[in-house]
Amino acid sequence: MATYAVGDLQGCLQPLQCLLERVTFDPARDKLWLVGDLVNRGPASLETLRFLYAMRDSLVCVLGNHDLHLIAVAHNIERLKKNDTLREIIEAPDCAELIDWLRQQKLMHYDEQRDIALVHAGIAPQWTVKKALKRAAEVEEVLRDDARLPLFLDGMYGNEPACWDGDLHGVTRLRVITNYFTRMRFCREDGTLDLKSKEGVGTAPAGYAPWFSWPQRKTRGQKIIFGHWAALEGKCEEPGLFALDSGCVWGGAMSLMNIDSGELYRCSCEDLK
Ligand SMILES: [Mn+2]
Repeated sequence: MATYAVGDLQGCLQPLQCLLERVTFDPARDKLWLVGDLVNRGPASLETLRFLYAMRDSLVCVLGNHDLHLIAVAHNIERLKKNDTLREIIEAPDCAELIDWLRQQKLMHYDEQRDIALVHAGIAPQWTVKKALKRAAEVEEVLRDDARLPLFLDGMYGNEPACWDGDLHGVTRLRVITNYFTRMRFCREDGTLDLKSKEGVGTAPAGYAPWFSWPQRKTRGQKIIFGHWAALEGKCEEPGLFALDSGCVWGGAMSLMNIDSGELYRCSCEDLK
């Protein structure tokens, strides 16, 4: 039995299948961890979602910003944006089944035995693993709750407030938690987010730095697998941190890692032409 983690798929099914073949992945025996952003921008979002759903018992999946956006569109809370490639999912006969499955997924997974966390964007520097799991659970609970879901989906968009505060409540609180787990790249020492910059580590606005680089980060020393930040090109110098988004959908590659051996495999859409 082997356990692998794969970076942002964003509807790129062929590179995923190529990587799974390369490691002779067997859903009956092996596990696949997904960093989220399963869909959107890429060519085959519906097929990708169906492929994953069919092997759901072999997956550990955390949600990304694009997955949450899909849930909001499917629930008629938000409209499709110009660059979204999600319409085929919305119009599919099995849409409800696929969306219900997405709603069961987490914002953070933590493997106690390995002491490894899996998140889409990152973990707020001011949170320990234990705190982060509690915060993630607040959102996960609402995602599964039919009565509370619409209010959350409607209120989750937006960049403010930019910093966590334990006194936040209601949808505002859930929005800030969601922004840390699914959209964070740069933040200030106190955790204040900048959600506009999307380029590489060298492009931080004054006073800001990559979330993982702050010396007092409470998860320092623990292993974290994350995606979301394509401009890192799969590179992160921090010990124990694994940046798996290598920008497949943007002409880069998809990265798959054997979690226990650290072995890394890459495949790009270009390789398959
Ligand atoms: Mn993302």
